[in-house]
Amino acid sequence: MKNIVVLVSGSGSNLQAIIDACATKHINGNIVAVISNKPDVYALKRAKNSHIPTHVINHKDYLSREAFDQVVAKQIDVYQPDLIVLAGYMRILTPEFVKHYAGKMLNIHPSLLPKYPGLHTHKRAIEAGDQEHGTTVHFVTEELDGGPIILQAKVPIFADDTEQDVIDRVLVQEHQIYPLVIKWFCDNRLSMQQGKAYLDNKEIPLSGYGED
Ligand code: NHR
Ligand code: GAR
Repeated sequence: MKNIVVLVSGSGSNLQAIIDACATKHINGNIVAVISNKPDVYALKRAKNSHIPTHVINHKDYLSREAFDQVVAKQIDVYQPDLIVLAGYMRILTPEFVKHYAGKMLNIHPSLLPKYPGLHTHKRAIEAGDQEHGTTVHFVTEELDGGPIILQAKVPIFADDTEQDVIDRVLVQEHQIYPLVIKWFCDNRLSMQQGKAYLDNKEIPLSGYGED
C-alpha cells in the first residue's frame, strides 16, 4: 500500500474520485492527508467526511513562496508519503519543493499540454476556436505544466458551449484518468527517470500513453 498526500485549493471533485477509487481498492493506496492552501474549500469537507486528516496552510500568512513551501513540505513529510498528488492545487511550487519530491509528484492540468499551460485554459481554448480540449496527467517538474506527460483525455468543444460546459466535460474525463494513473503509480508500474515517464519500463510517448 502506498501512502498518498493530496494538495487541493478548491472543490475537490478529483480528490473525491481518488478517495472513491481507494475505498473500492481500485487504487492500492491510502490517502493519509489532504492539505489546502485555502481555508473553507469544499475539498476539506470531502476529506473530513472520509475521516482523512486535513491541514490548512494559508499562503497569505507567508511572506515568500519559499517560506510557504517549506511549511507545506514539513507538514507533508510528517506523513512520509510515497506519492504527492496535486488535485486542483493553485499555487506554483518552488524549485526546492519540486526537487524534494522528484518522481513522486503528479498533477492534472485541464488542457491538452503542451497547449495552454497556466490558467484559464478552457476560456483560452474556446476563444481560439478550438474544436477539442482536454486534460493531462503529468509528473511535476520545475517547469510549470512542463513535466513528462503520462495520460491525456480529449473532449469536444461545441459551437454553443459556455466555459462552464467545457469545464464540466473536462472534469468527467479527469475523474476517469487521474485515478487510473494513480493506480499505475501505486502498482509500481509508473516512474520518472531522467525527465521521462515510463510505464512498465517502457518510455511513454511525448503526448502520453496510447498516442504512439
Ligand atoms: N509547480 C511547478 N513547479 N510545476 C508544475 O508543473 C506545477 C506547479 C504548481 C502547480 C498546477 C498548475 C495547473 O495544473 C501546478 C503545476 C497554479 C498556477 C498559477 O498560476 C499555474 C498552474 C498550475 C497551478 N497560480 C497562481 C500563483 O501565483 C495563483 C493563481 C490563483 O490562486 O488563482 O501561484 O494548472
Ligand atoms: C480541475 O479541472 C483541474 O484540472 C484544475 O482545476 C480543477 C479542479 O477541480 N486544475 C488546475 O487548474 C490547476 N491549476 P476539483 O477541485 O473539483 O478537483
